Amino acid sequence: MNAYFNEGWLAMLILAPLVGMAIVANAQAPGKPPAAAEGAPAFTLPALPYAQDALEPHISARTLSVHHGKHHQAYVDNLNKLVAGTPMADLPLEEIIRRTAGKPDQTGLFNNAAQVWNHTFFWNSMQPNGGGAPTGKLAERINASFGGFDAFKTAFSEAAMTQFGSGWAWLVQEGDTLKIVKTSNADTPLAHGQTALLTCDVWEHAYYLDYQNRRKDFVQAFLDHLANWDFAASQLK
Ligand code: MN3
Repeated sequence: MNAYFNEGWLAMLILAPLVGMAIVANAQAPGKPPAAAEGAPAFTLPALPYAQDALEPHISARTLSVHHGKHHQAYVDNLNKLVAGTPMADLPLEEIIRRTAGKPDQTGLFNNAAQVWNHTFFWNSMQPNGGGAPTGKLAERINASFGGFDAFKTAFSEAAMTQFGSGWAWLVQEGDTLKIVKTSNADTPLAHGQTALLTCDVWEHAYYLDYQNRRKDFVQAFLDHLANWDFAASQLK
């Protein structure tokens, strides 16, 4: 064996696997997605914007584990089952909500899509060491719409307390004014042409492990220690 022959063999040994890989990659290429992408769900559970224990002691890691990991995940899973193989699978979540709102034959789809959206919005409506008061343009709008931040807090708490059964309390923008609204079950401001700014989930699963029947204490903790006013301000139009 001369030196050239040896080098040639060496080159083939190195190149052969690379050539093989290129052939495999090419076989999948034109217009045919890998099998994993074909069966991929249309929607995935967004990660929490903070650690699971970051809102303690106001909301426990145990509550967030169940609320985000089980309830929110279940809405995502149900939504994926309902849109699988339909044109809805290619639509943005907001569009599915708008198209199915108020349609009696689409209730299941609306409920799960809206609950996926509402929960993601709720996680963003909170932050560790939140609460306090908004500033800037949002503070001005709140003062103009409610006569001051304390009046806003009283009205928001009242809405959250008087939402009978499961639902949500919201600060929304409608045109130039801000309003407090409460929605039942999965209903959402998106379905009513309003821009959501901040929300508090008042389904019992949101607070029962930590507060049992004391919804008022949960809402108070939300306003005093968790509300993310920077996020709310970022949603203003
Ligand atoms: Mn919930």
